[in-house]
Amino acid sequence: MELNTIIFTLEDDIATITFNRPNALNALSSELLKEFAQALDNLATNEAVRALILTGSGDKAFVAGADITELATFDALQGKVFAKAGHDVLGRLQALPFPVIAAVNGYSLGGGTEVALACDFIYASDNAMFGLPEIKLGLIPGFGGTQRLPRLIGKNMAKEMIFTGRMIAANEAQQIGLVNKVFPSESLMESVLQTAQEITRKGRVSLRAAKEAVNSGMDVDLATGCRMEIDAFALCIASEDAKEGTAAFLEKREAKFTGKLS
Ligand code: CO8
Repeated sequence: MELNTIIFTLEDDIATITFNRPNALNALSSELLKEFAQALDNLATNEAVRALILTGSGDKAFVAGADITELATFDALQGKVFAKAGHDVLGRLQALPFPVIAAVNGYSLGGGTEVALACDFIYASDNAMFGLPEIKLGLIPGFGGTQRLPRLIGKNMAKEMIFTGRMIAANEAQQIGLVNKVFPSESLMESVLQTAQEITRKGRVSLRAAKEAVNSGMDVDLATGCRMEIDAFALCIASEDAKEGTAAFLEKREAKFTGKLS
């Protein structure tokens, strides 16, 4: 598949998708959303992939939001189709059966922050700026920002960001729990890669179960979430990875996980 707006790479078992419209600060156009959706579909069934990193082309932006030149032409129906396409692709991103890290390397605005919010966690460069500025365009976030942001940083913090449309710097984003860690620009990708490698050395079955337990558990009451965890734990303990992990501990050696689902 020819890609015009994203770059896909796979090194060992870690995939990277780079949003690549540098002249528009990597803004999300309809074409980009289509290519991103297709890439995620391919990844979801690619057994060779154990983690995904998302980042932006250049050193100025991760993604500066949805493409405003396109937005400006939309009527209500086109707006709904575009918002739905964004929700679909971010739903697929969130549901990938392996960890996804956002490496936010500059402006992360509107749809850009919404993409990052659908990842498992965010690392940022020290020049990153986060915001949901849609209110300044007479809009509201349309790719999940009103839903995922309050779940991550709390209702009132999220409302302040959404109502003012203000940008916050990486350090403040870290203080409020939007970003896990901040790095100098030049070492961001290396640090993200190191964490991705640390994660991919763990068992595939347990990583998958942990991600699903956390994600599904956030949408239900505590008792239901705890029941989900019990079932997921039982599946893990029956796996070859768990037999290997516990045996390796007892034999005082490194575990060699195979990721087999039995
Ligand atoms: N869309 C299209 N083009 C963009 C965008 C964008 N979101 N952001 C930047 N660009 C373009 C600029 O127009 C400019 O193009 P050109 O060189 O041809 O004039 C180029 O990128 C460089 O940008 P600037 O010259 O503006 O660079 P600055 O360093 O001066 O400013 C900013 C950088 C602060 C990031 C500034 O570009 C900016 O404010 N961008 C817009 C940010 C924004 O408002 N984002 C939210 C968009 S709305 C959204 O994301 C909604 C998501 C849900 C949609 C639901 C659909 C219905």
